[in-house]
Amino acid sequence: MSDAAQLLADLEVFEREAIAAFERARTAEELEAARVEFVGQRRGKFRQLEERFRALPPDGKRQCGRRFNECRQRVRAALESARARLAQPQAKAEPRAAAFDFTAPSLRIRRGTVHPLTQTIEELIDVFGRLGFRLADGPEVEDEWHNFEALNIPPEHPARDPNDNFYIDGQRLLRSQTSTVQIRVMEKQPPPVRIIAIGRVYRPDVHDATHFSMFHQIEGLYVDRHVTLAHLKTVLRQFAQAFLGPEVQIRFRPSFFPFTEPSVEVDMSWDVRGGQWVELGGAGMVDPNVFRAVGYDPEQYSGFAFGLGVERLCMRRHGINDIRLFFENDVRFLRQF
Ligand code: FA5
Repeated sequence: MSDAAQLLADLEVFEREAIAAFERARTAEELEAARVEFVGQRRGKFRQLEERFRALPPDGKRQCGRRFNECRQRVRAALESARARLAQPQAKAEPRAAAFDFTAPSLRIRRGTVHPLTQTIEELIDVFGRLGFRLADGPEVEDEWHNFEALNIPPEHPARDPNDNFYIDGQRLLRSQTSTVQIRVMEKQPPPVRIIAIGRVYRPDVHDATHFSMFHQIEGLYVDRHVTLAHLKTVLRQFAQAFLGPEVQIRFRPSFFPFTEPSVEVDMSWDVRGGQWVELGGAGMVDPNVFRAVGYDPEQYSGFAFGLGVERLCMRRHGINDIRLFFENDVRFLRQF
């Protein structure tokens, strides 16, 4: 190999090693040591290469000149960029991972809670499940047949006033009560029936501490031979005591619903001494007209139905005094459950 060819090969190795050494340097001292080793004025490796270049014959110089200068420039540039890197503040020069303290305590992750209404709904399903009631379901957008007609509410009845309902078009509305599910279940199956249905209902009521325009009801329906009002009262008392405590009393007040006869309002009292009664919903014996609408024979079958406000139950259970709290999504309220 000629001297020129050997020099070209050595330049190659020199360039690679010098640049790697500059990039590897983590401190100014390490960089300085590398500088002295590779490009130091007196004993640096480049100095020796320079001397070999000068000693080349003219055509050898021509052969290596360009590569020689290129090598010098590249190595200088690598030295400059290493100097610039080490001149930056420590935090930036250090890799990010080094700034992370693995021994520091972790951030506290706040766990969410199940909404109190959802908790109440799950409890209701559980309590009535133990009393033998199966869960049924129906749509929130209903037709007039299921919301009114089949429930013995004729077209002229004030409950059908468009101002008292959320109509979507001429025929369909957001259901105003879960009694619609009674009809849907009875249309699908013959007696006996023992179901509950829980879900949202909608009424254009003015919002106050006990009223909201969207709320939840739990509907119950029990149809068989020889079902009486005594069965209704027993089931509701058992439910109330399982849900709110053994001291809870219930009472019926005469009332009217087009789809039950007789009809009652259901009140509960959780403090017998204080004698305070709270209305929870309506109930009664299924009206024969309702049985006829779904094709059941009212001579053979009887049944009871009830519809209770879920918010009112939940409020009573937890001592909540304003229904609006359920729907404001204020975590200070929700976190308490
Ligand atoms: C009914 O809706 C009947 N469907 C109940 C029924 C079912 C009777 C089966 C007979 C047989 P009422 O309109 O009273 O009844 O409503 C029942 C309960 O829903 C009320 O007692 C109350 O607890 C609750 N409720 C009514 N309106 C609101 C409202 N705007 N906000 C919150 N809860 C309400």
